[in-house]
Amino acid sequence: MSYFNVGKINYEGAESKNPFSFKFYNPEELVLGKPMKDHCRFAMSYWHTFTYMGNDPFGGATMYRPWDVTEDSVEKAIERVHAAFEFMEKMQIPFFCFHDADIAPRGKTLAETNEILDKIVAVIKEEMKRTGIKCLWGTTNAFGDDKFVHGAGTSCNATVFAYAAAQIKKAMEITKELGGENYVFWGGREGYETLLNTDTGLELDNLARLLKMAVDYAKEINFTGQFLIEPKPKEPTKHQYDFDTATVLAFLRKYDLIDYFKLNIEANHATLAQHTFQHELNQCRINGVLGSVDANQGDPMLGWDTDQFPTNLYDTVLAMYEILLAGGLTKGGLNFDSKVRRGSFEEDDLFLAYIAGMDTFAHGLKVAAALLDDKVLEDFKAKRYASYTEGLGKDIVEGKVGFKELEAYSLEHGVTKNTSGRQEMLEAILNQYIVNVK
Ligand code: XUL
Ligand code: CO
Repeated sequence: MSYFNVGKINYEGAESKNPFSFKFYNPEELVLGKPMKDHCRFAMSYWHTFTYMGNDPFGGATMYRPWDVTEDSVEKAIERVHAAFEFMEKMQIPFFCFHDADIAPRGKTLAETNEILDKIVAVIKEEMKRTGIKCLWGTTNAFGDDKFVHGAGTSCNATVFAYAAAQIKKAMEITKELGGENYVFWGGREGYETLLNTDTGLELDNLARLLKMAVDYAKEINFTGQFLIEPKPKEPTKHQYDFDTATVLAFLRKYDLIDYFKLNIEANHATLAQHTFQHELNQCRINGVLGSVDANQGDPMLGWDTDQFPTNLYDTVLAMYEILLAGGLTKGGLNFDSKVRRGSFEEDDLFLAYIAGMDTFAHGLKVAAALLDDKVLEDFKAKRYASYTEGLGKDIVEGKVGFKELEAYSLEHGVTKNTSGRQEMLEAILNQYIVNVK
């Protein structure tokens, strides 16, 4: 049984007019000596691709999928698995990411839910074996159900904390079973609406306790996947605890969790925090915690998490530039945490959207590699900071001087002339590379 009328998507080059082809993503092509597919490690998000039906706050479904014809049931979930693997195979997507709630319907009890999960996981495993497609990461949906109204690990209700822990335990076991290379903690409803009723100190201590339990349990079951925290400043709560990279780093350091976690950076979450995507990746890179990426983009006119497919080339160039400088994605990947627009409701749109996203990142990779190869920004920066490589600057960097020595130096020499930062010139060079690199 086939769920899609589209065939396999192949690379046809930048001049192709075939919408169902890659213009820039050529999986085996070497960039800086490594195949593009290993640089990009593209992943499909199970939820946005296979369970999102176009609903928004003003209206219901617009997407009536051929694998969604029956009511929520185990049979439907199994159909979805087959459709998902057909899609990934045709798109040449080597990884997928999932929440427990995406892959299987909930049972009436925790025990029943876990049994259903095991059934679906067995089908996913078969499909993984058949296709060679792997699991990039798993996670828990501990935010959708009404029991999580006040949060999960940060709920005021200890029994909810316990239930979240039980759900995470099972999701970790499933992720291990599927060979998942990472496990993600996105805050969900870990945040608050008003300080009039919230004990932020206890809530944050509890969140750390929950994560510590996850670390301990991973050791117990020998789960070797990388734990990732995904920062987001708002939505669903007014103030999410994992606001941005800097906030998450401070939390991990305070609670001695820094050795066990890296970050999963989502482009639209960065912009909601009034940062650029590149800024968040850069902060991860310089702190050695770049784990993985949720590839999408927001809309500059809208202040919410629109989760659009990434088509802004400037953003992908600068993101891939940071990723290359960080030494690549290693265990991470580029997971399209992106959904087609409500009006793009045909199955073909799923292919066209993923092609757009994959091509934009592939093109971004090529431009970033060329910039690095030519040392365009590196040479400029080296000159800009040259004063720290000798004399006074070197003494500062090496910790050889203090206030007294620096005062003596300043009294005697004053300051040298500053030079231009040349921002406009660098922006024009960036444009030149974007236009010229094919
Ligand atoms: C929510 C979000 C999630 C996480 C996984 O904004 O990005 O889909 O990526 O829970
Ligand atoms: Co995400």
